[in-house]
Amino acid sequence: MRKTILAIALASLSLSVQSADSSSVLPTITISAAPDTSELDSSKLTAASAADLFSEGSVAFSSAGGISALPSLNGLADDRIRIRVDGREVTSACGNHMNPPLSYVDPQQVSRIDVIAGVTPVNLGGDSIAGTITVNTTEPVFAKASDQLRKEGSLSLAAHSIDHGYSAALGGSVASDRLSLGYYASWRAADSYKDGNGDKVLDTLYKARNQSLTLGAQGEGNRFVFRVGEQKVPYQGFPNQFMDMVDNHAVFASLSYAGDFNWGKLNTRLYWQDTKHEMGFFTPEKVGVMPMNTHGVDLGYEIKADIPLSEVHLVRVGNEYHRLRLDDWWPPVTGSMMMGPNTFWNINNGERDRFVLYGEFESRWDEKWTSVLGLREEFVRMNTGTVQPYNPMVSMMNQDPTYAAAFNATDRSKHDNNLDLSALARYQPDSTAIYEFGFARKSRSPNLYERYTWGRNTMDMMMIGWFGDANGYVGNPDLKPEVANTVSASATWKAADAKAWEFKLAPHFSYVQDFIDVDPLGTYHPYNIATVTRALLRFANHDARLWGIDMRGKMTVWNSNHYGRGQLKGSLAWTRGERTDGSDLYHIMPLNGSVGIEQMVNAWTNSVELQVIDSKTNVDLQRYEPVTDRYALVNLRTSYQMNNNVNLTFGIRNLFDKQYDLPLGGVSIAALKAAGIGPLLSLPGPGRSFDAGLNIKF
Ligand SMILES: [Cu+2]
Repeated sequence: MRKTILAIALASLSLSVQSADSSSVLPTITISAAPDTSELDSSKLTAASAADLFSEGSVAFSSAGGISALPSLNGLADDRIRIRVDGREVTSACGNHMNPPLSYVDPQQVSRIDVIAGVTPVNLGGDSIAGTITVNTTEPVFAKASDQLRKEGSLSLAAHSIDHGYSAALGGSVASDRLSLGYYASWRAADSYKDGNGDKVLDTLYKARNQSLTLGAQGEGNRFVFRVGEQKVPYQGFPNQFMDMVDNHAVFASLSYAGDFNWGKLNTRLYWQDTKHEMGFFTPEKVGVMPMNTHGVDLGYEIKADIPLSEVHLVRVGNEYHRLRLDDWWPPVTGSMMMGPNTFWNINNGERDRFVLYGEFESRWDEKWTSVLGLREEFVRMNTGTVQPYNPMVSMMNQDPTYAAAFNATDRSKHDNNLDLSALARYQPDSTAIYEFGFARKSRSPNLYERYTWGRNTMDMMMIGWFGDANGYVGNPDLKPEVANTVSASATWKAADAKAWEFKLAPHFSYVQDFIDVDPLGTYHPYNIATVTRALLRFANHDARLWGIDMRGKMTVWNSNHYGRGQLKGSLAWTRGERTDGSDLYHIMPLNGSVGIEQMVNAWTNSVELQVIDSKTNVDLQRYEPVTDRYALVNLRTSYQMNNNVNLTFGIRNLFDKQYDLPLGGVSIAALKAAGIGPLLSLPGPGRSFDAGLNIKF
């Protein structure tokens, strides 16, 4: 939701959006609402983080740090979504999920986003129940002929008034027709933003740097892409967490190969990421002392073969492996009885391995009918070593002596066999209508934090949770995988001239067995403020159901020489979720919609957009989820494109400087700490921001 930094799109604007991943040849069945290329190009111009690239309403985001918002698809968030960035699967290496997969993507480098909600073909699914988001960054480009050298570069600069945010990005590539080398770097930083009342929203500042090198090679029917990169986040405030990020350093590498053979297509990939994450305090806007460290290593591979059997049928088989190793430890604080003298071991050598096999049968029966049937088996193996509290004596005073010992005495090795299946059909009677429908059973095993965090002291529990809600959480080794049974459909109608109008409608329903929710253990008062009460909770399985509908459309409303082309766009998303034993599910985005008009005339693109978000009244009382009020925002944007090389953009977000609370923003812990008295309020969204950006290609 938060759009903090205006940035100008980089080199990828000029590149063809071609994916090395075979998703482009996969079934065209996509019960989804991914931004199309033109939407992506225009939203990149105002994006602070990858979160800002998703089309209105298709994916909601829970607030976290400025570049670390957590996505939510049809009411299911974060780890419930399978997220792949250039094919890499990265796990949040933090008890607050401060470094989720999308936080590693610089928005300006994104060339393509695909969102598949609910019913996912099994080759794109796995270890998720909500759906799949795939993000591809800039692909290698090659010269057209062997005697050519293709060189291109770009520079972009952007600034925002609301948080004094800026971003700068530099990219360049050199390529022959066989080899391509590209480099990309970006910097961005912002102060804490102001809300509509002009008050600073404490602890929303951040700074980040990304760089990557891409080497591509191609020959007859073969293509290799090697990527290496790093991200450094020197600081990132988390207004709705007790802790802040004081350092995050990740390095990654991946090698992918795509080949055409006489028997079919082969896609393989090997990837690795090493993440070192430190939490603590860095700003007077939220002070404290408590070092916490995390080290996560993701390693995986993917092998996928598409084998056509006939004109009609195609078999797809795949094998994947994903391995996570995670340490999470809290060094002692000198002189502190509570936080010493030992290191607190939250997760010691956590292991989570997934071994995957799948098969898919795709049939293009005729011009009108396509179907995909798939079966996917994941064997998940998890384990962790023994743990240790800060101080056994203090633990004893807090009736905690047994927790570490009891945890260490149990058999912590867990195995899950997760069987997924999906069946999808697509019917396209003619060029003006597409109907898709499907059923899927999808599973997700608990993450390491859900299964293995063990500390039951209030402070231990306050440190765990990615919900931005000030509640405390503890893991549960007995958790079962959650299994969603989803039916979903979509209907798309469009004019014979597709530019004239298009309308899409997509309802969905899921019944989730053993949904990973919480059971109450007790309550506490954050910072010992007696007027503020929050829950202490343990992860637990409860059945749940979710349902909703997503609608979007666009139509050309005028087309003239004088006024250019005018397009009306709209979207509406509504989701409900409840536990079968009664309560409303947590963090469900209320009814929301948008209406906008975009005018393209000569070199100008002008737009005005109205976003309306209904009040959130269906809340999880067990977690003290706040209700939020209805609000509407108006955004303006104009951009001027000079002969394909220079783009200038100017925008105003939240034109009327409206004060509002973010429905998925959680609570302002930083503000509570600064005030020292209650109440604990919802996190406000940003006020009016004047944004400007410049992109130069050379
Ligand atoms: Cu963290």
